[in-house]
Amino acid sequence: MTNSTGPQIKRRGLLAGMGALFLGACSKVAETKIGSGLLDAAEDWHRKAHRSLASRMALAREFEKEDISPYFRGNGTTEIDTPEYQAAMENQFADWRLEVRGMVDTPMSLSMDNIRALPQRTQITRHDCVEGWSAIGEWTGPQLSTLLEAAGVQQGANFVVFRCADSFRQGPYYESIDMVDAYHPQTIVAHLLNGEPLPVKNGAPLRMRIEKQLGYKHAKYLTAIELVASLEDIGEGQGGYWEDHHGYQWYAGI
Ligand SMILES: Nc1nc2c(c(=O)[nH]1)N[C@H]1C(S)=C(S)[C@@H](COP(=O)(O)O)O[C@H]1N2
Ligand SMILES: [Mo]
Repeated sequence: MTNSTGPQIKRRGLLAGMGALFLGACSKVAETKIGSGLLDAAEDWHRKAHRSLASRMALAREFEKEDISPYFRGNGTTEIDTPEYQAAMENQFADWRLEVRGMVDTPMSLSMDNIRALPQRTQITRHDCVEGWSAIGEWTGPQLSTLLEAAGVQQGANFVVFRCADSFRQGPYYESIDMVDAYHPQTIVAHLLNGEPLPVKNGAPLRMRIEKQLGYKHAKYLTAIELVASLEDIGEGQGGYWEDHHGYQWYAGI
């Protein structure tokens, strides 16, 4: 193998086996003129696909302690007046459960202790709300990928849906993301803000941090994580509260 072909093969290999498939199918065609044109087009497609996947996998900027906003405002639901939530609050959320369900091999119901016992990630990031404000906070919790690996995501699961304890104006709050964001290292189930248990206004006792997405994706008051093949049967079918009721984009990547 020459030096010039080595890196190319390596690059193709990065997209989960697709590179190998492509090389296998096209190595004969590539000997003809038309074939090499096709090969160039495929190479180009592959490079673009890889670049956008790479940018989705890249980390969001992280900040220093001194950058933390003195006050992290609450937005949308900031308190829940159901008897269930009020009772949970009085009990310091000791009996809160987070379900992992849907297309998983092992559905789980996790306690707060279970969640605190998992490997933790702490990140200082900037939250951007479409309403035009931002705040920097330090969030701590297990990576969503850790929960997904423990539950065993089944073949064909394409989305993660987040269920919440609150209803906002038009009804129950829910949101969803795809598997690229689900396995992103900065996608965590946060239980601490700036080293303290989450304030109620910021989603106590558990909320999503999905740092490559806008604020409305970061579901607060988290009760369940649901693996699904399609968003068709979730709410009105657009993938979330804001998408279903207000026409927001489902993909809110930043
Ligand atoms: N359950 C739930 N999650 C939610 C919301 C909500 O109303 N309910 N609002 C969203 C919006 S629009 C934003 S900007 C952030 C606000 O998070 P904060 O209250 O910690 O500032 O939460 C998001 N997650
Ligand atoms: Mo928001």
